[in-house]
Amino acid sequence: AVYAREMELDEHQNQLQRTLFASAGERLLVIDDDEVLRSYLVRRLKLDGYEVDEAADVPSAEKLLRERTYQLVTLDLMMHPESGYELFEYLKEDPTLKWTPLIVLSGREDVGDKVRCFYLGADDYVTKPFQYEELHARIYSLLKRTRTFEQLAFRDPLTGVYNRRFFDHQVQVELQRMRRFPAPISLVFIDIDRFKSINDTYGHHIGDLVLQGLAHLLQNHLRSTDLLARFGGEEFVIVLPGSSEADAKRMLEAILQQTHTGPIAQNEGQSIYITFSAGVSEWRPGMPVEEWIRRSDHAMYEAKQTGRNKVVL
Ligand code: GH3
Ligand code: MG
Ligand code: MG
Ligand code: MG
Repeated sequence: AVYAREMELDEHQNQLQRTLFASAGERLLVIDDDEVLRSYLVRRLKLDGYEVDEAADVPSAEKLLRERTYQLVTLDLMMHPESGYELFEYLKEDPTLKWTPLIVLSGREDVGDKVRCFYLGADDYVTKPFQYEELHARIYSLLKRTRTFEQLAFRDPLTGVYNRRFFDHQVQVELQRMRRFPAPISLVFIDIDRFKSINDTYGHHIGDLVLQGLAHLLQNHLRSTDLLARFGGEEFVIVLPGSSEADAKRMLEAILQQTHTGPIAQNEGQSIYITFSAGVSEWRPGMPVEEWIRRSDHAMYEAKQTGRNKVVL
């Protein structure tokens, strides 16, 4: 996206961010019962590079919102038989949807509607007829602000991957999705081996480079639907939707193999190698998130106790 280019980050961060943003995509949902306007808007937005889905009524919009994540929604207020207000309330009641940027498109100039929409949580209100260029500029601006917000709230500044706060939120979203579309889903807990000695030998700055290097290595091996987060100091977690625990173990072993063949960072021309220990567990229906994390953490602990540098189920 255009605004991703505007982000000023140092080269390494930049590289990490590009990987992350490339997988983020930008999917918008246009909800409007006016077929002509909807098709026009969808076509223009697609020409501007967005992925766009459309819905003509409230029930089909709700279905789409349950199935995938949207970076922004435009909502027509005047629809039949259910008005846009009903979807509005649905959006705002769902903790996983309520932060989705929302632009109301309305044929009504009425100040009462405008005020009500903003108090209900709309981010913008555009009256019909509108100029596409203006709507696009508003979408651009709102997405940019959302990205900045997400960057500050949900990313780890050192490595660029998601932070614990985002992980805690998103893991619930992933499980909700799994309940609707049953498929295996696995969680991996990773802890760098003898990391303290890296800091003690080379200093904290090199320790930081190692953390960035590992985040980069992990991210490069993941699919766009996988979720990587820095859980704590030198601990990372990965949620792998669609992967059984055997799949996840195989994949982590392949990554671990890479730490044996290539350095994770450089210190004055000297190559620095690390290994890690990882624990994997697959979610079972009915299992609380806390237990799922605990199982992976225990498996990781077992890897530590039985020699490190391995992946344990
Ligand atoms: P083990 O194989 O048992 O995991 O040993 P370890 O040395 O990796 O484990 P320990 O938990 O004792 O040490 C973790 C170290 O990670 C301690 C802490 O100073 C360091 N650390 C945590 N966060 C950061 C960070 O952001 N940057 C750097 N450079 N070091 C960090
Ligand atoms: Mg309408
Ligand atoms: Mg640790
Ligand atoms: Mg450690």
